[in-house]
Amino acid sequence: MGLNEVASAERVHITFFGMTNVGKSSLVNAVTGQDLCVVSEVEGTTTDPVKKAMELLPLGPVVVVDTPGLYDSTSLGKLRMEKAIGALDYTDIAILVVDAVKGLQNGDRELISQFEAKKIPYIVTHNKADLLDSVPQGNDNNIYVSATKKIGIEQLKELIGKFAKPNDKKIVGDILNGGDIAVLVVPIDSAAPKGRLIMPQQQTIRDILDSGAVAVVARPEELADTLDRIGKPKIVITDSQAFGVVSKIVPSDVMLTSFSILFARYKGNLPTLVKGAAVIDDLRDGDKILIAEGCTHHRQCEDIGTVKIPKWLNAHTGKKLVFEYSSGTQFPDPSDCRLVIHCGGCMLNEQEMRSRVARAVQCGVPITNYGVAIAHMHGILRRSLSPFGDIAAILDERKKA
Ligand SMILES: Nc1nc2c(ncn2[C@@H]2O[C@H](COP(=O)(O)OP(=O)(O)OP(=O)(O)O)[C@@H](O)[C@H]2O)c(=O)[nH]1
Ligand SMILES: [Mg+2]
Repeated sequence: MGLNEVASAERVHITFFGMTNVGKSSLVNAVTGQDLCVVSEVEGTTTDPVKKAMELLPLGPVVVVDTPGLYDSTSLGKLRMEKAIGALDYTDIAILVVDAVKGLQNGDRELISQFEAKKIPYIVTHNKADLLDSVPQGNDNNIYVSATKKIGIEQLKELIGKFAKPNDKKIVGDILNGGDIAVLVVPIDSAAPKGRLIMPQQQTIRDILDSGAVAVVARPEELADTLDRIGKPKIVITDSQAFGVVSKIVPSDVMLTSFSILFARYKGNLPTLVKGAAVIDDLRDGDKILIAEGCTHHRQCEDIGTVKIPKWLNAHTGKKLVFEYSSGTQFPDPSDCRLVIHCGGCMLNEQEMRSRVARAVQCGVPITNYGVAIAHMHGILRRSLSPFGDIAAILDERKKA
């Protein structure tokens, strides 16, 4: 992925649903201004969801998805319904395309009830309005358009724009003010990818700039000298692996946290992961630990997961632990494990990471992540959570429990 691309997981997904032949593919082409999708008068032209990442004004980076049309009540129709329902899992805004002449069908009503059950905002788009005697006035979630005669396309885009909740979640910007300095500590060792920073580092820098604060990036070796020269920053954000050295250099009245803790908070999992780390102190001989990675190709993660974390855990606990490893799209059943330690999950979208956390929780198995576990073992978890008061309070509850 290039530096100037937005991760697919971060884009608003706009999916076009509807019965066969209503003009979904034509409408996707009209909205995107590109001939992305095959259009024909044959029913069932589109057989699998077609996704396209693009800039869509006034929204910005989006993924537009065309889906197979539904037939009423045939068995093939059922299969197509399942494919369309599958697309709901990643849909942020649904465009229900109906034939303006025929009006809403049973399949459309079925889809609407699915949107409502899943709380997905939707717009009913009456296409082929050119075949009506006159084009009716729409309202907040009904619009009349013609894909082929290009009627109402700009209005549809504006309506989509209104429906898209702006993603106003911040990685760290919510605790920074304009002019604050944030220092990022990035080890450049053999494990760092050649010639670039990794996604979480790039995203954090961008988030800092968005808040009007200043980002200073240094390797651990240059950190002490950098702090001498720039004075006290508001916060230092380090790669978790460097927590040990970095925590000794950063003055105790400067906030210190890690990329991995920031991203767990961003993805909404931090409280669970903090609770999970407490188990590290109760581990016994023979306990099985699942170390799970979201990606298969990133050497830095491999090295930290299969070498450093086991070594630190053995040293910290003094116990004989059994390690099991998984990576990529597979996440084994963790029920016979005492603890799951997951990577930061930068390659997994929010939904997927959340579902892994939920699976561990459902089996009653505590789960934590690399950064939280490392901070815990270095005795600096409380300090690295201190920028986020509400979450640090969990440590006190954890003690009482
Ligand atoms: N008159 C008119 N015809 C349209 C309009 N939009 C699409 N069509 C025609 O409707 C037919 C079906 O269009 P598609 O875009 O393939 O429809 P679809 O919903 O993607 O169909 P499936 O993929 O088979 O579900 C084609 O012959 C289009 O030219 C429109 O706004 N007005
Ligand atoms: Mg189609």
